[in-house]
Amino acid sequence: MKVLLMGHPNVGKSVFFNRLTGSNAIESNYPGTTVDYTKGYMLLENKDVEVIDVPGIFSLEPKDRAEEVSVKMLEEEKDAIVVCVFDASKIERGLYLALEIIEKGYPVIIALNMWDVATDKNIAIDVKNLEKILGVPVIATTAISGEGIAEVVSRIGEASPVKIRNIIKNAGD
Ligand SMILES: Nc1nc2c(ncn2[C@@H]2O[C@H](COP(=O)(O)OP(=O)(O)OP(=O)(O)O)[C@@H](O)[C@H]2O)c(=O)[nH]1
Ligand SMILES: [Mg+2]
Repeated sequence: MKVLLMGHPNVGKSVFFNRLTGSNAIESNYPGTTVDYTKGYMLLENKDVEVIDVPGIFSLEPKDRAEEVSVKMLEEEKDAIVVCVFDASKIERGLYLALEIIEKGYPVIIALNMWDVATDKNIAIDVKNLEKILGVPVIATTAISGEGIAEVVSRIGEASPVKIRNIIKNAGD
């Protein structure tokens, strides 16, 4: 089992990654490309679990080489748990990608990162309701301060595959 950190460019994935893995990061080059990515390890239930800081992508329909690599990394890790990192101040953008990943059958956990920025902009997000509709754990995080990271770690085990039709049904209720 691996943990993939995925999300749009510039949402704080790498700061998040450093919080999860500490100082054991390994810089790698994706074979046959010029695309670099970072992997490391985090302790989960007393086991060392590999974490990959996947290059930022907007959707699973790749528009360039880096995005192609991100999609390949996801496809190669069929039993991965995906932590979708959002910019909490631009939540609907993150949702599209998260739904694509959920649709592929991956267990997903959502980190609403940049929570400090959203709070400063008076953006109110009903985290518990979002969690209820999506059926996946949703946690407010501020990677630069570390807020919420421990909760993400403690709830990774709750991530499990969800059917899109159930999300649509929950959204209608
Ligand atoms: N205010 C605030 N800034 C953050 C937070 N997380 C990350 N940042 C800042 O946002 C910028 C982007 O962070 P990165 O971790 O490099 O973002 P990324 O998603 O890895 O970006 P790419 O690798 O380019 O896709 C940096 O300046 C971080 O210090 C957060 O929770 N709050
Ligand atoms: Mg990064």
